[in-house]
Amino acid sequence: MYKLLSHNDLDGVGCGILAKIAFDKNVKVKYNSVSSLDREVEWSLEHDDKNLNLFITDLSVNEANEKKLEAFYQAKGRVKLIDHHKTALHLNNYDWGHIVVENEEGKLTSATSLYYEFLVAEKLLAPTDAITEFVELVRQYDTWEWEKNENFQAQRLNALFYLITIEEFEEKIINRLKISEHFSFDEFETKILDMEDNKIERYIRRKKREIVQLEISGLFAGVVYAESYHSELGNEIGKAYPHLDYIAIINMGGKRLGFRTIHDNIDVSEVAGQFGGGGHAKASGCSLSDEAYKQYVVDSFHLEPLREDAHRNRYNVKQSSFGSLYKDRKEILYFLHPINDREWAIERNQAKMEDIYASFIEGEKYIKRNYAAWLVRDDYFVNYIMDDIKIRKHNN
Ligand SMILES: [Mn+2]
Repeated sequence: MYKLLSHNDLDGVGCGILAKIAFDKNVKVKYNSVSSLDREVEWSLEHDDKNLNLFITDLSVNEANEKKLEAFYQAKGRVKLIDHHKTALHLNNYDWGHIVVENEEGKLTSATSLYYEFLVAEKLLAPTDAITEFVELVRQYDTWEWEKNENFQAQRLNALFYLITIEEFEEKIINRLKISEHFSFDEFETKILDMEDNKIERYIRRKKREIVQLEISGLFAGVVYAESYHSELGNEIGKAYPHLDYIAIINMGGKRLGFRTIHDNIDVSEVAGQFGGGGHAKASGCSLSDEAYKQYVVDSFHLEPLREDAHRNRYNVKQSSFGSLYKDRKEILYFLHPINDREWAIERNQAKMEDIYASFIEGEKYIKRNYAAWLVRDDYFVNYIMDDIKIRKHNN
């Protein structure tokens, strides 16, 4: 008898799907959260039949279970732990540990891709095009490679995973992988995924108008309240407001704080670390402690939301050699323009400001961080230029 203990996300369930195709009725699969795995491993080692063939995927065990698994293995027990997280690399010291973060081609791995390779190498599963395609979608989603590749199939696979129950998802995918030559979504799934895409888009549009900015420990944060779609939100808002170092997403009901950044020079696991949390460089989180509550909720509550840049302009556009015009909530105007082929300067209500910027982006960052100004509409810009000409004529 086989048993698989895996993670309860797409990558973890991908492993469960492969196990069920490989072993059919001879495998028992249990999905766990990060915090419930160790209890489950302990239970299995104490209660399950000693002829058990145990797999653990996409999660790793604590020190106590590490020792118990080694004892189980030394007593001729069969166990394999397959994971792709850096934090589990030390388990490679055991025969039963197989942890690979990046493969020989330099590609990031996922638990599903590693487990697939393992099952195929052990001749426990025959590879097919459909399974290979499915495994690659899971890998691209789990490693976020889909974003760079614009592989929206991978993102949609994950969206589908959260739209239905794990049992329904398993059943659908297993049937498809068994009978189809290639992996694809059916008509009904395509329809609900399209609806879901539209829903997310409307949600993000609304959230973009609620974001406030403030400086916390030397970094500029965009703060927004949201219960769902954190990855999509963090990414879209981050791209809409690139002058912000990161986006902080507050989930009041869950008393959690999520951090996302699109910038390579910012590590949000460090931001979360200041409040006892953790995660990756681009995505992290922590509990809403008293300190985090004060900084992100209390200190930002009185702030007005950021205004979006006008986006249908033909004349007042960014990086223009004629200059770009911004306005803040006090109706003060900022005119950012090149003074030669490498330097940019700002006029604040027609008065020259002292600092010079090495790029348009640097100049805009200054305006947006300090004054929360936005790019104004064309008609406003045209009036400004006309007034400017009149003033200059008058002065001559
Ligand atoms: Mn994973």
